[in-house]
Amino acid sequence: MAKFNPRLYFITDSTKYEKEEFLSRVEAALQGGVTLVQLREKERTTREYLELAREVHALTLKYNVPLIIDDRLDVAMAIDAEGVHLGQSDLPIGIARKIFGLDKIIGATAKTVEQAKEAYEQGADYLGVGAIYPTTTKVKTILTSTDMLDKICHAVPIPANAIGGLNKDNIDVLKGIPIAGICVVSAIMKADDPKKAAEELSEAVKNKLGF
Ligand code: TZP
Ligand code: MG
Repeated sequence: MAKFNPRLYFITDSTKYEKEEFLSRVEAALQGGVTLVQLREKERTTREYLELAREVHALTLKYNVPLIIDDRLDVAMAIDAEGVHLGQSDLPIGIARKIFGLDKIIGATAKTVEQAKEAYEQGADYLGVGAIYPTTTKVKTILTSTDMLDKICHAVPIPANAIGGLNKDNIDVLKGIPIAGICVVSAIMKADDPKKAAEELSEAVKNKLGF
């Protein structure tokens, strides 16, 4: 498996931005210290997804941060991304692992202990668990309690990240839960200053969660 650090996992949303603005926000997030980046595109054609992925990958490579492609193993493979993230309606983890190989990062979404165990057994490297808080990002999801997050963290040996509505001022609820990191979209993507937002989130993770 490729090495990765899920501590401050930035997931993109390009929907409101021109390409140059989007790419400069992604680069600012990298400068601010995000440790993992996921390109998440729901509306683009395959060709558009591929082209944007190539450009984002050029940036993440510059900062030595792994790039995870959401939903699409074909796009991930085409640009030689470091990883792919798969939800419960995407390609099953076991199949993706066979196709993508052992060296790549495969992430899974899990909202129950059963889903977490299944993803782990099929070869997932990390889990995204949430939504912890209601989110303004376009996503089909339901809220996941911090109690469930805690149960999932204890049920599997792979890192689990909290996701959903998280920001520097509300992550205290995660204290004491053995998560490996937080995933954020809006808190960085929509910030006036994405670099500063990433820096402040990183500080908040250290001060409030202790890692
Ligand atoms: N999965 C669960 S919540 C979510 C995803 C992709 C969106 C999180 O976005 P935000 O803006 O950090 O709430
Ligand atoms: Mg998906």
